[in-house]
Amino acid sequence: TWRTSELEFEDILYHKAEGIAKITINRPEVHNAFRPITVMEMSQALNDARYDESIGVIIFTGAGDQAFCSGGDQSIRGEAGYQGGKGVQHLNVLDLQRQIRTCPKPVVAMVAGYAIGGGHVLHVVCDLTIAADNARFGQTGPSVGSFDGGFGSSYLARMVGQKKAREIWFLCRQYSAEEALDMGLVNTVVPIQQLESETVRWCREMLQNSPLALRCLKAAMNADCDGQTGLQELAGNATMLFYMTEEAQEGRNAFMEKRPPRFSDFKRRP
Ligand code: 2NE
Repeated sequence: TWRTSELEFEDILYHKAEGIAKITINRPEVHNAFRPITVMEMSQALNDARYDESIGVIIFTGAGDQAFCSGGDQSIRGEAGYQGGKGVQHLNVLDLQRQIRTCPKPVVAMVAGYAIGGGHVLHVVCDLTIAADNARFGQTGPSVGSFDGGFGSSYLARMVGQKKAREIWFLCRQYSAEEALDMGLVNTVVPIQQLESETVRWCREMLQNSPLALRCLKAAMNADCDGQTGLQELAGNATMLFYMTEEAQEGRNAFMEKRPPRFSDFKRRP
């Protein structure tokens, strides 16, 4: 049974239960297109889930069964981005994409209906995608005067291969859930009635496993694609683990006690 978070939001729903946080874009009247405030709220909820020690896995989804997300809200698109409060124009979903990738907990896209445009990229950057049998995937950028040349292109190409990624972007076709499964774009396809229960089953399986192992694996797989940012993330985990050792703590203790450190007490391993 999902508990509604005490945080208040306009464009999203935020729930938690049994180690799982669920962030739902709640704009079904526009197929869950996002505007700047939607993205800001998703970012705030994701941050809350990251820092909540009771949470081990995060689900991203869209309200209703017609759409996961249809990308940026075209009705508020200005000449340099999507119009937020005070007339500021944003492409802040790109920040959210990086936040999903660097979140040390697995993020699962639960997709019913359309995952299109910037909404498609959102599922691409999630660690896993569970698709309902009515899911439809695709990019629209070149047909609506947009493109995502970041994760939306290069990471997509790592996922489905260069030829298929170019097809997806150059032709702007839509693909069924089965086609998405065949090209390695999603992890599984389930009847829509079972979408949430199956997603929760996958989350529970991950919750059985070592959080630190999952965290380091995510960082390691990111490092393969993300250059120095990926290495920083992976190395940050090494630093965290090093801080947990007596050897590293000896350095801190010696500094605080104003004495030379006794690192010779520690083994030099082969
Ligand atoms: C998703 C799709 C293919 C669904 O088609 P259909 O025919 O089933 O539904 P319909 O009638 O198009 O949509 C239902 C309502 O939702 C609105 C529509 O305007 C319509 O509203 P009403 O006519 O009922 O009032 N709606 C749907 N998507 C919307 C959107 N993105 N913004 C505002 N309103 C939207 C079809 O709806 C579709 O193709 N949608 C547009 C997909 C799209 O091009 N998204 C933007 C891509 S660019 C992007 O996201 C981006 C980026 O490339 C880089 C950085 C940041 C963002």
